[in-house]
Amino acid sequence: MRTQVAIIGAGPSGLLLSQLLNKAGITTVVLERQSREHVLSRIRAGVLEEGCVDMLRKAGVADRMDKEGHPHDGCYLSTEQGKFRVSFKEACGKRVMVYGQTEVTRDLYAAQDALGATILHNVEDVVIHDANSDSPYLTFVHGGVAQRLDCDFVAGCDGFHGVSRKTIPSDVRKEYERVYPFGWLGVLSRTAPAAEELIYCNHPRGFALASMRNERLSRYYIQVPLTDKVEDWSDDAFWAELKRRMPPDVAATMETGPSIEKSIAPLRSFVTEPMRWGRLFLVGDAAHIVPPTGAKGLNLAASDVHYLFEGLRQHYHDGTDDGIDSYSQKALTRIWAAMRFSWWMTTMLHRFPDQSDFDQKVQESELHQIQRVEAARVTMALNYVGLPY
Ligand code: FAS
Ligand code: PHB
Repeated sequence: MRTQVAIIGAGPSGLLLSQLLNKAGITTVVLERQSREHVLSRIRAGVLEEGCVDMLRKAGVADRMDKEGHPHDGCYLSTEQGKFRVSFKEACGKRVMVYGQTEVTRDLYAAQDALGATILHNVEDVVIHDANSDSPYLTFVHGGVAQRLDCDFVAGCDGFHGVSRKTIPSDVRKEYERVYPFGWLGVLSRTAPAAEELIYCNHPRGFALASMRNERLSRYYIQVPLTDKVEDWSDDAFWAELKRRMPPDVAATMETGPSIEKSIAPLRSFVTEPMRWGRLFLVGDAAHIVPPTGAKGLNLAASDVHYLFEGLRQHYHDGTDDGIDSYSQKALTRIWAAMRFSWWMTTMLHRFPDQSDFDQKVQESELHQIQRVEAARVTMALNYVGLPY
């Protein structure tokens, strides 16, 4: 088997890159470890930056998002002293789109099917060979049969636990990491959202977030210790704790109901450099992880895809390699800006185990500065809606 760009992973990174390349007449084969049903069962991100929305429109997969998505012009920040709104529109004239990653993935699959794209599921034992040469290839097992895929380039879109990052020799890679001493317990429920926009809560008991997917589907998170297990949290216990951390007026009117999904995700900041080794390029979570506090994970995957797609398009259409040669540096510049913002939002909004009352007061003061100082509010808004590509 041969293709121009071999893509490992059928998450948002892999499917979006494949869609853009196929629309530009560049052939791909996508190798995915899980089944399509498993990929589509994941509940992940919910907020899309304008840059990500533009990418989806360029890829021709935005019709349902434009119909069913919810543009948001702002969000709320809350402390025990009350909540206040940050207007992205007033601060920087931009907005975000609230539309679940699961739906983005569903739309990408439908578009790839329409193009007749080659996506192999339930693939095992993917190995990348000769990445640092002009003729890389992959071996893998599919349907119990050992196979080989020759290609010009390999896009490692296989997430944090994939094979791509580890293919880059450890003496070539430099990794940066911060692991946070808490996780997020997330709940999805068929209930009306607690408010018309997202509410990020700093509370002495811990962080909480009220988000949504549509008028009858709400997404909530509370900070929990790393030692907690999902089975430790009944629905009643979750709703009671969420209400303790939400603004009282919101808690008083919040609709509760059975959880249709409940999971705990650990929080970490992680970057690997460089994002290229020979003809292997790392994309999305394969190269970086952010704590979801800044809603950047999926959005960084989209900007990585933008830089890599432009580079590959130039290689095949214009015969120049400036784009692929500058991919890692361009992507990392934007990644580190989002890494900092996600770290800042996480540090400002969460209760750390060793935190003192003084630390809590400093956090509250930082939040109130966003409320009172326009420059602080503009900086927060510019980062939240997404810095330019
Ligand atoms: P993904 O991890 O989505 O996709 C990688 C794909 O590669 C997977 O389908 C996997 O099965 C496949 N794969 C892995 N190894 C393979 C192998 N060896 N061979 C073949 N295929 C292989 N981001 C936000 O912005 N907001 C959030 O609230 C948020 N919540 C999250 C909650 C959880 C539990 C997790 C894990 C992530 C969350 N994220 C969130 C981040 C998430 O949305 C990612 O940024 C996004 O999925 C990145 O997309 P990909 O880079 O495509 O990686
Ligand atoms: C979500 O809706 O899942 C969501 C929204 C904003 C975040 C994190 C998660 O910062």
